[in-house]
Formats: sequence, C-alpha cells, structure tokens
Amino acid sequence: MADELLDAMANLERSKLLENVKKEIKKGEDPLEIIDRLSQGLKIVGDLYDKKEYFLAELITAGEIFQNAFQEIKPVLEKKGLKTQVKGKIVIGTVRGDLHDIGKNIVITMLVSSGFYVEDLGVDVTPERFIEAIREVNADILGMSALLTVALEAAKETIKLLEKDNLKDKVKVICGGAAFDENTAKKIGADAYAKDPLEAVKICQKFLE
Ligand code: B12
Repeated sequence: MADELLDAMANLERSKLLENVKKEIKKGEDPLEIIDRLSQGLKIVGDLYDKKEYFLAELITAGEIFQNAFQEIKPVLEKKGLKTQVKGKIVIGTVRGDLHDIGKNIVITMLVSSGFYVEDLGVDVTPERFIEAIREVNADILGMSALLTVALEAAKETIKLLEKDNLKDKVKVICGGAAFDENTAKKIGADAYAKDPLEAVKICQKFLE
C-alpha cells in the first residue's frame, strides 16, 4: 500500500506532508511510527542524492521539512517517554566533522521525556569537548551521533581519549546514526549501538541498573 507520508517526504511536498502528519496524530498513530515512516522517506532523498537526481538544495529542503514535521510530532512524543526511576546524566553530541542533528534531537526528546538529564553539545563536537562536558556534569553516559562515514574516526578518537583519561570504566558509551551499526560501534569500543530512540532509552535505562 502506498504510504502518503513517506511519499510526501521523499517528494519534498511540505504542505502535503504536514497535513498528513497532523492527520496521523489526530488518528492516534504512534509518534515513533510516524518518525520511522518519515525517516524512510528521508532515506529515499539520500538515495536520490547519491544518484544525482537530487542535489544539496534538495537535501537541505528535506532536512527543513522534516524539522517542520517534527515540531508537530514533538509534543506527542514527549508524552510517550518511558518513565524511569533512575535519573542518569547523559552527554550527547554529533561528532567532529558531522553536522547532521535531526536524529540526535529526536533521541534527546525521547531521553528527556523519559526522565534523563541530557547535556546536548550540538554538532561538530571534538573529542576534547566531549570529555570536558562529561567531567563538568559528571555524566554516566556518553551518546555520539554520526551519519558521515568519515566522522567515525572522530568517534573512535573520543573513546580513546575516554580510556586515556581513565573515564571509560565510569562512563557507558552509546552510538547511533547512519554511519554506525552494531559492528562499527563495537569495533571502536562503544558499549552499545541503538537504531532508534526507543532502543536508545531502553539501553540507557539498562546501563544505570
Ligand atoms: C537531511 C540530510 C542532510 C541535512 C542535515 C540537516 C540536519 N540538521 O541534520 C544537510 C543538508 C545539512 C546534509 C548535509 C550533508 N550530507 Co546529508 N543527509 C541527510 C539525509 C537525507 C537524512 C538524515 C536524517 O536526518 N535522517 C532522519 C533521522 C531521523 O535519522 P537518523 O539520523 O539516522 O537518526 C535516527 C537513528 O539513526 C538514531 N540516532 C541518530 N543519532 C543517534 C545518536 C545516538 C546516541 C543514538 C543512540 C541513536 C541515534 O535515532 C534517530 C531516530 O530514529 C541523509 C540520508 C540518510 N540515509 O540518512 C543524508 C546523508 C547522511 N548525507 C550525506 C552527505 C554526503 C552529506 C554532505 C557531505 C553533502 C554535501 N555534499 O555537502 C553534507 C555533510 C555536512 C556535514 N559536514 O555533516 C550522505 C552520507 C554518506 C556517507 N556514508 O558518509 C547521506 C547518507 C546521503 C547519501 N546517501 O549520500 N545532509
């Protein structure tokens, strides 16, 4: 069956997309399900960019349209948080050289509404800045996002620096974003990989048990 949400995202039809998102929310559709369908639409945008059918302008527009849609979804997502007894502190950011933050921001929304304290360092975060923030807030968990394959090196460097500063045993590391999978996360020394916000929250809760 055709998915109007996914299609509107892939075809960059802003008003049609917003209209459909509002309709789905009204129907009571799970906000994570809506995000997942929109993400699949964004994946198509990425593929079309790869094939040179879309260019940077379309990539930028796609990002903006998704953010508009997310503003509608955010309040519903905030109500969905998995309430937790343990209130851990998480430092999170997109690694050096990478400016993608849409997915990271969704994960943050879900973590905050689940009761975690989250220190968001934004994008293009150096290994040194991550370590500094971990010390500042006395964090339990470090979250790193990367979508560019070339940015994996910066994530690896950050974990090396954690080890060097004797923080690795104290701070659990979780990674996510399209540059990662289970294997790459393990390879660079992360404790976990999460493919979506729900999994991210569950893993972070487990870290603190
Ligand atoms: C939108 C977009 C952009 C926007 C980003 C806007 C923004 N504010 O983020 C803009 C236009 C800025 C952009 C720029 C570029 N982009 Co871009 N972009 C995309 C696109 C289409 C969608 C990404 C996205 O937001 N997806 C939706 C979100 C919800 O999904 P997500 O990020 O995966 O996040 C989910 C999970 O991964 C997870 N998650 C994410 N982060 C974290 C963190 C933690 C801790 C955890 C636990 C979980 C987690 O939870 C999220 C929610 O489910 C992708 C295509 C793709 N397949 O991903 C290309 C893509 C990532 N971009 C690509 C490229 C090449 C670029 C540019 C180099 C293009 C250029 N020539 O300039 C620049 C790089 C700029 C830079 N230095 O970072 C390539 C990367 C190729 C590669 N393997 O390295 C991709 C894959 C497109 C492609 N197929 O070629 N891009």
